[in-house]
Amino acid sequence: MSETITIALSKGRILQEALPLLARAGIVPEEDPAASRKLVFATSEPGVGLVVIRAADVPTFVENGAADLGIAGKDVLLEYGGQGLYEPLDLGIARCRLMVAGPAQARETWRHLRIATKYVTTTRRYYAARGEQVEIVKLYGSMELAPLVGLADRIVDLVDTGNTLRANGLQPLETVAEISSRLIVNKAAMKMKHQRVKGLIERLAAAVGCY
Ligand code: PRT
Ligand code: MG
Repeated sequence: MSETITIALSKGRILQEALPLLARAGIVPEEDPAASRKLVFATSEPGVGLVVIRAADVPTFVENGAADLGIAGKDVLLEYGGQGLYEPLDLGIARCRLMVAGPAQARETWRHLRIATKYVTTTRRYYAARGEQVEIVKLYGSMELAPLVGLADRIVDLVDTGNTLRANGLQPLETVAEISSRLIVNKAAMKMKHQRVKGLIERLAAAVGCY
């Protein structure tokens, strides 16, 4: 079969936890992506390649067919939205929670709560569903700083051990969503390369099962 398949994933913790999973499914990159500056990798599986990109770019690559499959955090997928992707498999890796957090001693305020986050869409949806009016401050990182400097009352960010929150005098308040990484699939690829894609989904599903 000359059909090729490209799998998109991101460096960092997703790559770290995805590589053993891919290996159990028989897909091993020709060299270690974590130690390379290359962005494209051939694998042990003929016709299957990896591209290593920014986490938030994975859904864009897959929806537009630049990659057939992808591995992305549910946080990224919630924020990306859109109906343009299949999400057939919870890989159970890179687990954490998307949470509301704030100072241990919350200040009273008459105005709407101000929330700092990079998850603007998800945060807006969360508070809208609760009928709470909030003001959202979009940041690209270091959300934990915002309450300390008076930029926001609370933050919405990923929490794993809670160490980052504690180190900045914040505590977890509410869970917005349980997060793990998902396998996503381009809709056209699911049709046009059905046998190949289905085979890969099944092998990854088996690899997750024996985790
Ligand atoms: O780094 P870059 O800007 O390229 O992208 P990124 O920051 O989105 O990538 P990366 O590798 O940091 O995270 C990729 C994905 O890993 C996220 O989209 C999540 O789905 C998943 N993940 C799982 C996490 C965490 N756990 C996590 N703890 N991503 C980030 N964190 C951060 C969190 O933002 C906070 O700063 O770790 C800190 C909290 O950790 P604790 O243990 O101190 O609570
Ligand atoms: Mg990061």
